[in-house]
Amino acid sequence: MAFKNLRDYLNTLEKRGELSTVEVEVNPIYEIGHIADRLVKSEGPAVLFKKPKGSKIPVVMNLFGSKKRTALALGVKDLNELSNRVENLISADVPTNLWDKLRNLSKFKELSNLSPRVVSKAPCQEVIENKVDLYKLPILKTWPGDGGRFITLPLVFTRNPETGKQNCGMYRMHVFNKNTTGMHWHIHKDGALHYNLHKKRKKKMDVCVVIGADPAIIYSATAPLPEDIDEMVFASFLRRSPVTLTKATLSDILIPAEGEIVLEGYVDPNEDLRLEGPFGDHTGYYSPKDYYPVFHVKRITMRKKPLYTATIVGKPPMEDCYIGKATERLFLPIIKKLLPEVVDINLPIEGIFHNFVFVSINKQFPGHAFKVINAMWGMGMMSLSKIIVVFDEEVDVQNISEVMWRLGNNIEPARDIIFTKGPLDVLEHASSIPSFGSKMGIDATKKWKGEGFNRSWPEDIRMAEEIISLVNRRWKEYFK
Ligand SMILES: Cc1cc2nc3c(=O)[nH]c(=O)nc-3n(C[C@H](O)[C@H](O)[C@H](O)COP(=O)(O)O)c2cc1C
Ligand SMILES: [Mn+2]
Repeated sequence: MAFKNLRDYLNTLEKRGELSTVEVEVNPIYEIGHIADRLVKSEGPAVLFKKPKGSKIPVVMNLFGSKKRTALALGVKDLNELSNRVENLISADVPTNLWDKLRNLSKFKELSNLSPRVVSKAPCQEVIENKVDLYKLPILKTWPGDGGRFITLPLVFTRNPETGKQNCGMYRMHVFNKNTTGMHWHIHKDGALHYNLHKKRKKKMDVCVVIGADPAIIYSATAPLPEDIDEMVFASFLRRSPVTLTKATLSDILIPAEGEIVLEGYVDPNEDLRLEGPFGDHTGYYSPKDYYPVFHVKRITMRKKPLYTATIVGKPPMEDCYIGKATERLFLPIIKKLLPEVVDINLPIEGIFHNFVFVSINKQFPGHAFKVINAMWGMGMMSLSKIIVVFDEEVDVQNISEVMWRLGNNIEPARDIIFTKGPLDVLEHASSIPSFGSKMGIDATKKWKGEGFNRSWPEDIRMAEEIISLVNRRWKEYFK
């Protein structure tokens, strides 16, 4: 069942005992973020702060703060069901890849009614505020070393001037004053691509930022989709029902009609970049000050009684870790389509998604692990991953204890590790050069003769089946 909007999701959370309400006044400077941090660390509920100090607008946090809640947000019982949904879609009807299907919705029976609908009257435009003052919003400051207050869960809508296609990405925004913010789209992201295309044409760029929407829409802004796949189509697929959009009031950008708050404005590529940050980031470290474009807010539209959504990032586990787990499950079948030998993938949350990738494969030929490692370094955002480790198919890569045990036992470092160079995540801080450096691939599979291994590989220790059944049978007898 799709959630119509954020409120609908909150009602469901409340019914399930997954929403707490804080009635007393709390400060968006540090206090709210720290409460949310404690809640997410204890797999606690989502939380509605009714009285943020200095604003009339309530704050909602921790919407995705556990695997269970993230599954609910995305309309499934368990995150693994997401893999099944994508797999069914890829194999159903005419077998083709997911991207072609989402590009050509109308051609495919199972998707033809998922095109976003455009409506003219929208709740997100009930109130129109021309005197822009961002400080009326309960914008958080989350960590002591932060350079200011940041909008942490924004849905940033832009349009590709060449193709006319829209993009929606989540890029945090540093509030500079009452009507400007930073726009922290990393160089690898679609927002930055649209910026560069506008810069080439010396054109101002319309930007709309939506804060608060149904959870499938919020999630989709974080999904690493190819640039020409519209996040709102993907959200419609997740919701099993089309998203409703409406035209912004100052541009032709289409935004979620059921959104809470909309910042309408522009980014001017002819204008100088401005120092943004520092910001306590999802790596668990502060990302340093850096130069980013400035977003000018010209108008704010909103519901009559809007809600403000936010997140806190920092040392894992945080909410974005569970968002990332949904991505891992959704993208597994897509990776398998290209690399059928892949059995499972784990991007452990401690690796904050770009540091570690653990993959199990059905090994079929010498050097197979390196084939998979090299292929993954060539795939979308996976290309930013720093360390990839490949295991045999029987290894449960979700079990970190097993991963460590196999990894330590199965490698001869000089033989089984390769280094290469490539792009790195902008948040990577150990490389000598920003966003570029070395990567490590480790083959932790059993080594074969064809790989120059002439000793015999030992067997895993396992008890014989008949002894296991015997002991099962007699267990009660032993310990009366
Ligand atoms: C809470 C949260 C904050 C994020 N902040 C940023 C950010 O500031 N800059 C950025 O480039 N990506 C950020 N991301 C990751 C992007 O949202 C993600 O890469 C997404 O795919 C970008 O959309 P795009 O592929 O359309 O560019 C963030 C993700 C989450 C979950
Ligand atoms: Mn995109």
